[in-house]
Amino acid sequence: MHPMLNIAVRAARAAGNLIARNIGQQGQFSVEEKKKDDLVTDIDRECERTVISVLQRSYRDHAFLGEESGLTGNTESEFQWVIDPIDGTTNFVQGIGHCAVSIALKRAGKTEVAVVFDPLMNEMFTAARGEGASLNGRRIRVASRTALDGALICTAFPVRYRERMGAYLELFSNLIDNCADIRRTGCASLDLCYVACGRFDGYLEQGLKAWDFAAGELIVREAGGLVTDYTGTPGYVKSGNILCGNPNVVRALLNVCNPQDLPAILR
Ligand code: 2AM
Ligand code: CA
Repeated sequence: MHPMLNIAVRAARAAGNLIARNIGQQGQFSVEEKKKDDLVTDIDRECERTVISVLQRSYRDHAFLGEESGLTGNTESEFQWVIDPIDGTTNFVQGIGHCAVSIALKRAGKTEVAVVFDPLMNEMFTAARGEGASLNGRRIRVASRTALDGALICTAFPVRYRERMGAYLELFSNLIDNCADIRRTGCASLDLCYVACGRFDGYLEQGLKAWDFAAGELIVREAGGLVTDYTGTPGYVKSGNILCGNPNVVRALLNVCNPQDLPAILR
């Protein structure tokens, strides 16, 4: 295994143990609202400290971009670790066992290694650029479905961008008319990994932050998937409007994104 991936896996397991020990223990951890409907717990912060301290033991000159602590370490470094200590905090707070630790390493802006760890399923998704993607050490690939007919698609409501809801619901309606069914899980990093291993045929969400998708995006691409924004370009890196699947499914998903509604969704 890529040595940096090895360290990332170790960091993800350490934080994952904290998640597994604390989930379902409501009342034992503090819950705050960072913004309306955007939660953080002291376990998020403890997981982030744990991840950074494991990484820093091996890479003391690197930069760290964590959801909870922002940019720290050597901010001049070309190496930057992008960390979501608990992706799916709302699930975690509610005692719903679907959340993950997400860690990606970028070098000069390019993602080199990625880890998404689901501690409750004990599933470790990994990828290294040019070396493929794995689940618990076994190679994974995106599903081979060639159209939306029969497809299971994952998406999420734009609850943080309520002004987009009308346009999104139009899209949702087109989507449900054309695929087998839809899931909404509350954990973007695992949504991407589930596309990577073929559990979902496709996935689309809006307004994600870098730490939500940095790792999952490489895992999808290394599993043979395509990741774009709602117009078929790599604009998601900035906008966080992400759409993915195998190339055929991506083409089909882009077709249900009505260009008339796009301005409202992409605002
Ligand atoms: P989180 O649990 O780390 O906050 C659910 O659709 C996804 O949206 C989760 O991955 C969740 O990550 C993410 N999310 C929650 N609040 C967000 C925000 N303010 N901006 C972008 N993504 C967010
Ligand atoms: Ca988080």
